[in-house]
Amino acid sequence: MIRMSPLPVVPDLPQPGRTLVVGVVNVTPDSFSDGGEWFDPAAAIAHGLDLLAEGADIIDVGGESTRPGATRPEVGEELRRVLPVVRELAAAGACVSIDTMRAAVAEPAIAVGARVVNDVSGGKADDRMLHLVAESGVSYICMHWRGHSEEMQNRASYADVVAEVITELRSRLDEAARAGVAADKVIIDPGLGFAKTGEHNWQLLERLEEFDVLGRPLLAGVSRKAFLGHLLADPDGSPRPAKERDDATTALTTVLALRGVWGVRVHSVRASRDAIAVAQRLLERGTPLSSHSDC
Ligand code: PMM
Repeated sequence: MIRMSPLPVVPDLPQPGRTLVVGVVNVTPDSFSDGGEWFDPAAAIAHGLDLLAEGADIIDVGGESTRPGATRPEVGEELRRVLPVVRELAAAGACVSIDTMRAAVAEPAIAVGARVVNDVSGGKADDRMLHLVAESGVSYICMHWRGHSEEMQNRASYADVVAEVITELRSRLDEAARAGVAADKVIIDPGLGFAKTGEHNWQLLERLEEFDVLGRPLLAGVSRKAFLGHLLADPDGSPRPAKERDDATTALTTVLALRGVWGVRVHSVRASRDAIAVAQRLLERGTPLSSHSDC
């Protein structure tokens, strides 16, 4: 389905007139696709600058792996990982988001320049988070979440995944409003892979338009996720390794851009920017993508 209406915008964030690219910088030893690669702050900063040069609109810096079964770092350790990276990238002019569930991490990150809080728990992991976001006036990515990594896959049970994710996100948006978060600062995210099976992820992607009922811009994080590894599995059933899922990620970016999502959170920024350029070119001319028997 091709987008018909203008893209939604979030005040104070980049507004390039196309789907935004959020580039991932995981300052972790154990993230599923790039754990350890950018664990050293200097390497993480250099990687963030590279992603910026490749055209990332926002750089998302995280210090806690959320892969299924991961153990949580102490707050002090999470801060040690992310703060120098946020500070340097913000000083270099990047729009930085801090990927954390903890207000005690988000607050100092905002103080050193983060303009977005990317909270994969949608405010459920830390009671203070929504109040902090309200007081500081930063933008907020509110993801659908049902529990921490060690327990989330036990909670991947839905009668209708799309309807239930929408209902649960709506209640988080209500909670954010009660805490004083301005509605126009909130971006929603269906939380692909978080308390979701591969089949749930595909259903969410097929029916993303239903999230329009929440009236907020939508960010999708599909990059290198396990459901792509299973789709591209070898004949013997072994999933495609995470680093070899970027082409499939880019294919999905094209589809998502054609459908008008606000943003994609990806590891490979250049590829997604290229995919969005293609989608944008088709959208600007209103090219109908329906097939013709004579071409
Ligand atoms: N996925 C991961 C981490 N943070 N944040 C948002 N908003 N949406 C996501 O889908 C999301 C996220 C896990 O992926 P990673 O380990 O590659 O960062």
